[in-house]
Amino acid sequence: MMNRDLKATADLIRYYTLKELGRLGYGHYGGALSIVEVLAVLYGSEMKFDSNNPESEDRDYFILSKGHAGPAYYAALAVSGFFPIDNLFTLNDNGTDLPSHPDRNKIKGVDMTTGSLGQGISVAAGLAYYLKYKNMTNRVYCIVGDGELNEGQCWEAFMFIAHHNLNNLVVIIDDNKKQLDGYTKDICNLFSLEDKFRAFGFNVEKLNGNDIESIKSGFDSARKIKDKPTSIILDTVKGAGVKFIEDTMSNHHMRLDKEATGKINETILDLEKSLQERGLL
Ligand SMILES: Cc1ncc(C[n+]2csc(CCOP(=O)(O)OP(=O)(O)O)c2C)c(N)n1
Ligand SMILES: [Mg+2]
Repeated sequence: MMNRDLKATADLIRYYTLKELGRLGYGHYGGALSIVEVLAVLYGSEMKFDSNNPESEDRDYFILSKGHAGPAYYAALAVSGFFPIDNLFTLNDNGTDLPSHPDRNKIKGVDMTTGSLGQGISVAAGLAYYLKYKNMTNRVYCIVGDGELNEGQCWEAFMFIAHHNLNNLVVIIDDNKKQLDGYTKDICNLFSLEDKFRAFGFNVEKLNGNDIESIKSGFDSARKIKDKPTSIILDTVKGAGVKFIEDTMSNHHMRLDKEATGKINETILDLEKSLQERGLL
């Protein structure tokens, strides 16, 4: 397990996510930015991994079930040393190892190819079941979107996870309240996620999902509770950390015009300056 400066890690992940997408001028900004802090905690302190040996037997596993947030995941992997930072600037190019959605056959460090919503959590459940069955101590972490929860497949996976007490798996919900084309409550209301997960047999931690200390406390609790699996519900902001994107209603997939490019570049420059001042760039 690493113990990096988590605020610095989050700033670097946000910075490179914006740079990657900025080069293209389009992409899934909102859902990539909302998971920056949880990625920083996962890769900066929570998960066991060796970026020089990504397939090491004792590593923890990570599955980004909401695969469209790939660019933030790639930034977290690059910042953690899985591949050179420069590779980030091949995102979506022909022949790249970094397609918009992560592909396990292309990058070491990606444990599951995702993008078709609902599937990642099912694989995470199967993986955790296997590890438990084999008495292995590796842990599994899976990020699921709130809109993704409209897929019935997720709930089948949650029943399975609770039934088998897969306490080696942490289900992380990125509850940014929005999906592709509107608010989740208006499209297919989830009502109380806390109540639902409790009823399914989970320990539930509802946290400020863009706050590093809160996220850490959720993972600490998940490690301590043995008689149930844990679901961490992250109360996040879609587009977190870039005011212009937070304030844009339709921020799921953005194609930047001149104004948007200018506004986002302001955040990039602010981050760049602050990272340089700390000697991190
Ligand atoms: C099975 C499936 N149906 C539809 C899509 C298209 N799609 C991509 S992202 C998305 C919305 C997901 O919302 P949410 O999980 O809340 O993501 P976030 O807000 O984190 O971006 C949809 C419908 C898909 N990728 N997979
Ligand atoms: Mg969402």
